[in-house]
Amino acid sequence: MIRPIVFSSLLAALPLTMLASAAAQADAAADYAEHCAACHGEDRLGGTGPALIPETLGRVRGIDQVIAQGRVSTQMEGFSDRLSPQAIAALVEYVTAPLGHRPDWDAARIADSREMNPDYQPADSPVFAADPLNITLVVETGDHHVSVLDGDSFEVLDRFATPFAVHGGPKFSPDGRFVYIMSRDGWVQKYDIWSLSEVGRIRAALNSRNIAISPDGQRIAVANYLPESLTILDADLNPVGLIETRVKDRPSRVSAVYQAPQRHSFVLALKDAPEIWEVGTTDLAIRRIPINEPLDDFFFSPDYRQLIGANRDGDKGVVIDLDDGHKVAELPLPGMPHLGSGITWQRDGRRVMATPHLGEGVISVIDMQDWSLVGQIKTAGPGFFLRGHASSPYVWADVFFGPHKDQMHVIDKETLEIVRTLAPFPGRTFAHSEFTRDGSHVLVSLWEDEGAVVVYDAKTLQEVKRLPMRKPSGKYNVWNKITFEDGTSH
Ligand code: DHE
Repeated sequence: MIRPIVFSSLLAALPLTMLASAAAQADAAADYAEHCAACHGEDRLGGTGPALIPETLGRVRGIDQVIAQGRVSTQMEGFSDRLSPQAIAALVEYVTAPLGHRPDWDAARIADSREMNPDYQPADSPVFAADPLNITLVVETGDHHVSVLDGDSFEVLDRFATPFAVHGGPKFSPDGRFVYIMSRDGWVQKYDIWSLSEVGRIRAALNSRNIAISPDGQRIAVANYLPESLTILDADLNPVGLIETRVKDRPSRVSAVYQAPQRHSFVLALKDAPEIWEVGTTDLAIRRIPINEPLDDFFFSPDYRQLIGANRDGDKGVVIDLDDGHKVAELPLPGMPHLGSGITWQRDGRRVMATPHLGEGVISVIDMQDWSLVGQIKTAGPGFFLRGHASSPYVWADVFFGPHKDQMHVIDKETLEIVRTLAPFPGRTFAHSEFTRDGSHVLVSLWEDEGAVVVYDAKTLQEVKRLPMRKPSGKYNVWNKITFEDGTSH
């Protein structure tokens, strides 16, 4: 049974000065009701279209253009023939203003949102000849689709629509057959790789961060900003728990949830409270670990006993022992380390981890035995994602931000030196890499609307194939994910 969320009070309404004028507000509200509500919901919380609230729209550029021209390959039509530029500007203000109250998304509404695909027929075995454990999924954020790639031939086996704005890594069932995909709008979609078919979807919250899966594949945890909570689903997308994340009577957003398989728990990073929460995957019992300041963006030792998190100022990493809850070490890591993108490997017989920094062109390499800083690799600019593979001597590191966003560094794991910089598309974002199951090839995204996935030979570093894709972002190989390969995100 789900325990319903109890909201103690509604937030005070925001002042009207948020809008250009009272008149413009009235017009925008009327325009919204006439043109937008049918798809995006009278309450702006979404319907067939995404939610139009700042939590979701904060990351969307050119909202006025979208209202005027529509979005290609979606049901969003353009309104420039019906709305003046001033009316569109007022509408942009209207949909990006905070709601003024905390919207309700309780257990009953979660359960009601569950939609199972009536055409889904589970196959007895994969409906394709390719190795099902060497499938790689490509998230295409340009038109909200996922492509299913054969990891040997790089043929696209299927391409299916996802909910709006998928974020974070999809999570695979332990046998690699099913995958769960989450959107920032709070939808969790289940897809059967063997059958190449969507199984169903459910809206776990109104604004979510990421998901984690239990080691037996029976529980999926969804980290939420709105409402501040953790939703627990079973493998058939039935809601089985809803945990309010409140500390001292104040709600805290959940920045992220991580699966800790050996501990049979989910570990939660709380955005607004100095605590780490650990939730049992079976009994959903909550253990609260007090810390000195809120920590975000966790990376774990391979046995999941220790976690390293970044503080809010983005200038240090703090290591916490999850068994006794004590601080083990503190590392000076200025420039916003992005620990969630960390990877590990063995170097001179010692396990090291590497993390890019979002604020400066540096990758820090840390010894995971004594948590000392082994070195810092200077890059052409701040990067977002790293990838490696046990069979490869290299780490692939993008330069996501700044003038050199078109570069991908290939770094030697032993010398920590950049051995090659690939930049096949000058001036365009070239980011996020993923190895195939055996580590023989690396896939990189040309992260643009008319983009591509470029396949490289992992040894020669030569391009072997280019697949056109719509703004491909993350790529996820089934085998690397279900075996918790050191060189990939978990
Ligand atoms: Fe992400 C993963 C947080 C912005 C694309 N991102 C993650 C994860 C977290 C996170 C906690 C790990 C979740 C998981 O895989 O289970 N991301 C954040 C932020 O806090 C941040 C900086 C701001 C925000 O508002 O969320 C942020 N992320 C972005 C983007 O702007 C990116 C580039 C584009 C987008 O789609 O929003 C982006 N994040 C990604 C991707 C992953 C990801 C592709 C999965 C990486 C992987 O290889 O596993």
